[in-house]
Amino acid sequence: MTEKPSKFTMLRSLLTGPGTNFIMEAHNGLSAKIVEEAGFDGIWASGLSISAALGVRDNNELSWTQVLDVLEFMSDATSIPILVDGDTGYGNFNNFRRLVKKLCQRQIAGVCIEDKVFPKTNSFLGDGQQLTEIEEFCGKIKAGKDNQEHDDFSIVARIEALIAGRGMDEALRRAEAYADAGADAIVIHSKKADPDEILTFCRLWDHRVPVVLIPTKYYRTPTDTLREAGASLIIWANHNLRSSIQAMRATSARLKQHETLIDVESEVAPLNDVFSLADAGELEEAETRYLSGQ
Ligand code: SPV
Ligand code: MG
Repeated sequence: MTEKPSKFTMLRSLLTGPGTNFIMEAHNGLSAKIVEEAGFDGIWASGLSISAALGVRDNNELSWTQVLDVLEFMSDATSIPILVDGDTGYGNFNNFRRLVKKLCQRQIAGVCIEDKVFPKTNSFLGDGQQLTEIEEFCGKIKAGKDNQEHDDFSIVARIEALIAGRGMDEALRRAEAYADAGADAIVIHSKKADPDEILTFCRLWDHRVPVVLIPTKYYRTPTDTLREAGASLIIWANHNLRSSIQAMRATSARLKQHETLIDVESEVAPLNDVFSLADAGELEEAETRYLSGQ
């Protein structure tokens, strides 16, 4: 019997495998299950979404161990790999290498870190994004790689030079340096609706390590264009959170207004869906095995 590859190896294959792969945002155990149920091969544990789902801002208001606790629920609930948004690594190289060890111990397949300073601000907010020095960030990547407890754990280095308005040369310089430092892939991020700067980067970069794209703002760009540009992995970064906000608002508003469930019942997931997502059947079956002596 061939053994199932580890979650680490599964994520590495998504990054390095042929063609373009896709991972989908989740922010808790339930949304992670829904991503797997939809057929995705991997999960993006979005910092923005995990923060928002807990009612806080995407400014490192959650501690890294609180994020780890959420990740544990997500990982336990699913069999596909998780790439976690590790923000800036929650400090310097020392904080990051400890994070990497803990992620490996909890079977989280990879982490993406961005070259900004702690505490970070979401890339789509404000104009004053401050980048960390290249050398400092390279040290962080090296420290992470030196401390990973599984060979196929992935560190994805996210370049914020275009977000910070520092230009294409700076973005390319950083991509080279991060690949040299041992990053397994890079993210080139953009907040523009027009994909030009992303496509230019993809043309100029030698793709020595895989490129990951997050087309949240340039969502009108056909996926085939990103494929042809050489994207190895595309992240749908926050769309489960955003769809849940819309659905919850609609249901709450309807109930507040009409004070009856009559119109709502057919608009929400059946209760049985909730039980089956939580695998209630497994417990019933276990009870016949383990409580039968009672
Ligand atoms: C996230 O999902 O938290 C991200 C992606 O970092 S973005 O919001 O596009 O910066
Ligand atoms: Mg984030």
